[in-house]
Amino acid sequence: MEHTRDKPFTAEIALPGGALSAYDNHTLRRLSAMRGYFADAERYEQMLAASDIGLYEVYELHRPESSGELLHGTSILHPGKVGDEYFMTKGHFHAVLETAEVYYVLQGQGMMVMETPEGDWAVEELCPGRVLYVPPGWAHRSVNTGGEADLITFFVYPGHAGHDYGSIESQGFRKRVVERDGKPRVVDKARWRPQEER
Ligand code: S6P
Ligand code: ZN
Repeated sequence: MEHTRDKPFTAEIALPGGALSAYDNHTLRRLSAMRGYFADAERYEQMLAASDIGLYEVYELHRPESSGELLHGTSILHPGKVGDEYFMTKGHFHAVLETAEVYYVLQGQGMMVMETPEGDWAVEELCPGRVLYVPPGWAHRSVNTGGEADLITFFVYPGHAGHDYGSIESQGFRKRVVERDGKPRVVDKARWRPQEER
């Protein structure tokens, strides 16, 4: 039987916005979807009561979720903080743990917080032009430390990877990125305290 192949295709990434010229899914993650993620729960509730702002957006092209495919798109993380903790993505392991991901930074400043189920952790700075390789087995979360600009990244990962949000949602990452004296600082999750208590 004759095999029907998809045709090659292209897309453009609009900057500074980060939208793909052609996409199938646009996800907007709002503050209300992030309850329990930020350390300062009180400040989180205050902000949410004032407005359910959008924290980040993802534009994706639909591809079959099979291992030969590469899922790709753009992630746009807006600037801001909940208390002293910078806006960030939820973060996840891939459901098929042993699958990697590549991020290319198009705009903005940030950090990628990563960790493994075995207890290793890593934080890499994200700046325009930088390529970050997230090896198989590492949970990953992007953080916008830029202050005013969106953090825009282009990502590519295997079609069969899937997402596992559960363990990060319940336990968080070992490290958080907070503002101290106007600068980003990586702190232990356990050591975090609201400003007033320090
Ligand atoms: C998917 C890839 C990104 C994130 C996006 C939002 O594997 O890592 O597209 O989905 O940055 O983050 P999250 O953690 O809410 O999916
Ligand atoms: Zn991922």
